[in-house]
Amino acid sequence: METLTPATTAAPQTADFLPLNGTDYLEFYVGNAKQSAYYYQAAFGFELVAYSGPETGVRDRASYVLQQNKIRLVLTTSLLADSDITRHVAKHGDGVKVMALWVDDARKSFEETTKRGAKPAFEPYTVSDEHGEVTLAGIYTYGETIHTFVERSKYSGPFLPGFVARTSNVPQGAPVGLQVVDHCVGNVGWGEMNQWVKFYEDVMGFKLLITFDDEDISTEYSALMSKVVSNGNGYVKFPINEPAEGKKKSQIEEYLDFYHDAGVQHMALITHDIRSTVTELRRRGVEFLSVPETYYEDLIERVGHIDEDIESIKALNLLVDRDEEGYLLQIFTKPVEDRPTVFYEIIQRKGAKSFGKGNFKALFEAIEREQALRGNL
Ligand code: TYF
Ligand code: FE
Repeated sequence: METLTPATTAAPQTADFLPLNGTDYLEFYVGNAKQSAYYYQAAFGFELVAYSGPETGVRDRASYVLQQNKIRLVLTTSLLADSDITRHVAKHGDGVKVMALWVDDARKSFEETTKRGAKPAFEPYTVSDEHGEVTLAGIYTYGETIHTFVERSKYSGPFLPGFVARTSNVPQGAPVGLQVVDHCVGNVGWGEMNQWVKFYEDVMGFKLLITFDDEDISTEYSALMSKVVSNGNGYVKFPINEPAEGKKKSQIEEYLDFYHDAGVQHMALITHDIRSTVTELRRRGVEFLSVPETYYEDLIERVGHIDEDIESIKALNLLVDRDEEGYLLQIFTKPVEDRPTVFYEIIQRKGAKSFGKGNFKALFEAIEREQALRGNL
């Protein structure tokens, strides 16, 4: 059963020891950053804003910084035969290495979390250039993934010291209306969900928001359990999934088999107009999961009145769900690489703060159809 954790009204609010302003950037380690950067520009409408590599004096890697409104992606590749980046890519395929969090005080963020048990990824350090200074510090989360704390209040450059401004070289890749990161989902190993929820609670001061058990989300075949944690202001939300026993292989198990570790499964990106965003993404060749026609037969019965006409929702194969506070529209891409690992969710919230539980069955069946095509069900 879905359990919503009641807001605590009686207990006095204790000061947030890890105030977060939001997601600063998501960094991928990839096999070929130049080509990935082209894909995210041409297909997803990101703009190239900064670069670091041999031309800027960096000898071991190249990084492209892409931005669309408040979403920043960094694509990094290694120039060496063997490095942490090449090993990450060899093991996981292209994947998310860093979920960077924007903070006012990176040293304090590092101290508060490491004293509560976070495993350090790198000690705080300050870097500067003609645009000012930035302080960075890093801690590990699940798998090889890290959270980097980014303190940039004294910085006005295009990204970080060491990066130079670069503009887009893909004229056909205009923005598609993606605005901000809504949530980033982690897949963790069998039985490991609760320990990661506890990590976000104890080490990062997050609160448990929602629990989905296997009855909410088991289809005929696969199964999973999920808990959503949120920071104090709700700007940063991390659902954590673990596989559950089902008739056949769980979609989470398929991810773990190909990522060979816990890691980021999907990133949900907010749009204020999902119909125009998805129309444009489809036109550019982004592939989405699809639900059968029957999904739309009882849609209005299930969600009540929505502002959009059902025909346009159906034509784009969008999913709709309602909670106590409003409704949401969402759709999921197929994996964006050959391994069935990382994908995106495009989401428009019209009041709803939930995650689309009413769509889980249709969505997970759509995922399982793809799993079967890959021979992994
Ligand atoms: O983030 C969520 O909770 C929703 C639903 O493997 C979801 O987007 C949950 C698990 C999953 C795919 C989507
Ligand atoms: Fe999601």
